[in-house]
Amino acid sequence: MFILHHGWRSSASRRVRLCLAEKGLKFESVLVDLTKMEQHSPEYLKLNPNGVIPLLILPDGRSLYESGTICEYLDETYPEPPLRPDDAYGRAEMRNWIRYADERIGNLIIFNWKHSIAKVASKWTDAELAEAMKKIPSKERQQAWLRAARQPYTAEEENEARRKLTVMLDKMESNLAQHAWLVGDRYSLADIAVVPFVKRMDEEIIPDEMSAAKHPRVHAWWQKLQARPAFKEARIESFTSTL
Ligand SMILES: N[C@@H](CCC(=O)N[C@@H](CS)C(=O)NCC(=O)O)C(=O)O
Repeated sequence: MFILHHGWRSSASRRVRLCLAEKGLKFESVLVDLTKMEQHSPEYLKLNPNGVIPLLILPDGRSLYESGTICEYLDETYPEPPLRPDDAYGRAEMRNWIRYADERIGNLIIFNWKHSIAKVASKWTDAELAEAMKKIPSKERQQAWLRAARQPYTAEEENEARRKLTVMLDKMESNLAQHAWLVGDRYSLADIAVVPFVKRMDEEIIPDEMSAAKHPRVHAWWQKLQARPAFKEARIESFTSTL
């Protein structure tokens, strides 16, 4: 049995749950409460030194972190149904989408922090904040927590993020003009990589841009994607619901 350390609302965790659901793989759920900084506990850091979720413990006891890597591992190990193109070029394109989502899109989802983490972190005293900072393993994550605690994102930063996220939708729209899915005619890990971000764009960040009038092919892709049984199984639900 797989053991997944995750969060219901975490984008990276959502990717892994989607992949597991597509493969029909069950898992034992271990919820990690980010607001209590459980991801920075010494026990957790031993398994994932990056101090983030998700973390997947394999049936043989070995563990894996990084959602894109976990999904590729699952797809190689449990090849049915395949979630990658048959040809090497297609797989290279798929990896570029995953990389684009990881490096250029994930950090634009600054809208998530205010719903939970900022509510907790903004109440910390300076001493508590300093203590928390010591436990966070990377400079980039320390900066994100510092922003959540003391410097909420400005309207200008939010608008700039919206602009860049719209560029991603434009990029998707042009791919979908040629193929049924982001890479070729098979649903793949490229689609899965962007699902959690598209979900947030649709429900809160740029819902207008998700309309059939603005991005018709993305709109149709999103309808088709949400109708997949795995989408429901993976519980990609409203961010502000009480999960
Ligand atoms: N590149 C990582 C990103 C993981 C990540 O950023 N996880 C977030 C939740 S989506 C997290 O654990 N944040 C907690 C923190 O920064 O302390 C992956 O894809 O697994």
